[in-house]
Amino acid sequence: MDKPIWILNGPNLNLLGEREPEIYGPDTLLDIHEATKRLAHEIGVSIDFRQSNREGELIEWVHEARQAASALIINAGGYTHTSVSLRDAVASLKIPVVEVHLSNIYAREPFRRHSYLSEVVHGTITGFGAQGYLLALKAASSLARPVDVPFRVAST
Ligand code: CA2
Repeated sequence: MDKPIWILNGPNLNLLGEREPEIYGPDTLLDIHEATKRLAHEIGVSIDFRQSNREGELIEWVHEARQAASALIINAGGYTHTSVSLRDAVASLKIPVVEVHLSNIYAREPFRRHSYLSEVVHGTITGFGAQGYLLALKAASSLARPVDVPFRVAST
């Protein structure tokens, strides 16, 4: 059986749905977890969905993902903009990594417009709300299992 796709969530994402729905949308992290589980089942992958408010714990999970995951999806929350250590951990991975943000970080305050992770991931999905996790899951599963990529350019 394939290894699961790990989905890591950083600080304050456990508060989703409680405040600032105009920025992050109405869904709770549990709603997002349920939606990603449903999609994972449909496309035939398994997921391991986690959240932590602690930088060290997120870094340890990234280290574990090196062996345990087939791909990683990460919304590092505020650590996106501050953590060189989390970036170094992510850069050590050989599996595909997709960065996801609910809000469009490039359309917000200047301090959110730089991500330490973006340069060391395969790609970033930002600004699509909870839907972004589903897009990230499709991207990560395609990257983890390239033979399953659904769209091929016809060679005629
Ligand atoms: O847009 C995203 O997904 C973010 O990663 C969310 C982070 C923010 O620091 C990043 O710049 C962008 C914030 C996580 C959620 O914070 C909340 C705080 C209070 C109530 C609800 C959510």
